[in-house]
Amino acid sequence: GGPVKEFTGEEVAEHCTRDKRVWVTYKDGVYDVTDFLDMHPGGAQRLMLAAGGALDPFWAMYAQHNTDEVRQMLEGYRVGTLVGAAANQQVADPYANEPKRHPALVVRSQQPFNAETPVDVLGTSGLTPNELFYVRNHLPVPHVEPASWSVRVEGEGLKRVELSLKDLTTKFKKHTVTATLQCTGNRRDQFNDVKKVKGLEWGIGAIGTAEFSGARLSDVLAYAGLDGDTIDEIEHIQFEGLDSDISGTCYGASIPISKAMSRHEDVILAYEMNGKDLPLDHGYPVRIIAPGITGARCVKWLSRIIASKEESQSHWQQKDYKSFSPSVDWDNVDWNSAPAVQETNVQSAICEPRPGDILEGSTDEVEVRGYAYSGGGHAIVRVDVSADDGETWITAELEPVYNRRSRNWAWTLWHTTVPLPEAKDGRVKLICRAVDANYNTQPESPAGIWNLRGVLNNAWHEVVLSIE
Ligand code: MTE
Ligand code: MO
Repeated sequence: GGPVKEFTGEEVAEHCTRDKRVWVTYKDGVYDVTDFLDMHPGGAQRLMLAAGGALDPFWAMYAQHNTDEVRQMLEGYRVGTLVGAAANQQVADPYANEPKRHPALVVRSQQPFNAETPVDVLGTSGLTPNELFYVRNHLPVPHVEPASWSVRVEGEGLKRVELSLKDLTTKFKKHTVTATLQCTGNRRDQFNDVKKVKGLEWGIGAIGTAEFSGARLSDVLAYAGLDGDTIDEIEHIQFEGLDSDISGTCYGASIPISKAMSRHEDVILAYEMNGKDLPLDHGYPVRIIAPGITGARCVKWLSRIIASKEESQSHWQQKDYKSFSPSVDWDNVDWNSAPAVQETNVQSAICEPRPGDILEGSTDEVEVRGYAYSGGGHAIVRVDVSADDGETWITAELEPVYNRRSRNWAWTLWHTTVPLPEAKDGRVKLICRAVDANYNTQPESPAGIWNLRGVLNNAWHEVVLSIE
């Protein structure tokens, strides 16, 4: 090739619109990605965030880019070499604060870290051990100094207060609640059989239950002066986390004021999980636990609480964790047309036996166990299991982990023995479905509840066994 063209950071920075061509740099390479913009899998807008500057910090945060394939493709757009000060800039590793993790976690993505609880633990432990509790991180784990950590409470009708960890543990009564957390995407993998969805391929393990302790949110809000007289102006309590993306935007979510204010709703600023300090992956030092509400609203690494007329405007409240008709797809979705998921639907799954398990031909019955859970504090009142495609059902024995009248925040484990019908083609299919206290139950198939983001899958859970 000809002589290598050299560009300074200032020259690259001029190429920041489609009109002037869009240039980006990676290490010492300069690339004209104008023609790639509309092919970027995350959308042109995302790539435009780096226009006229370096891709390096973005790739450091979103590790899916750092493959031979993507790097080679980028080389195809090379226009020259970066020189001067910009070429020597080091990118700080945003993942420098990640904790050590238990090797038995079922990893779905490394950076950011996402992993399921192993299934054999799910079906047998009422409380999920901290180190095996599923992890759902959208961003790198933030660095937090517990001694200087504080949460700021503010908003309409409140006096602004700043509470340290010591304040939380000494000024407020410690309240313990046993609660199930479930990711809105739990069991998303089954939707892909209907039609591909965007999101992590969660199996049945994006759920777990722990005993959380902390200060009641209602006590903290009262301390900041929120009372019955000011409450009319406030509809939502917003939360912000310390984890943030490259633009400095932090994770955020909100819950309705009615959930936040009532003592009976048990929302807490949790600093303990199963009697130990909250682990780093689960929001150390303090996170929100809003029992009965989907995991996404239980903000980790809590930094701010804001009383407001408005919902959280965060991406995760407004443009994610919502469900739509199966006819809505990425080209015609109107995110404002659907409410943010709060309480979740009734759910259950078979944890034992496992798909593909082999039974001897002479076996005439099988032990089945699993979990069932419903959002909003609704108890599980029945779990049915079928081995003949739903023609007949056996009612399982329930093992509720924690029961209080009208406040069933935790899952119910269940087990039963199922007589096996004759195997068809050497296979037997087990199905389970749960019924909650409102007599809501699970739909038979995922097709009718398919949604582009793959949330809230609660179709009958199936496990197919082989018979030899
Ligand atoms: N809070 C912050 N700050 N950052 C996050 O990425 N993920 C949310 C929620 N709170 C998240 C967060 C989602 S989607 C879920 S399902 C739960 O945390 C997961 O909690 P866990 O990792 O403790 O299981
Ligand atoms: Mo989630």
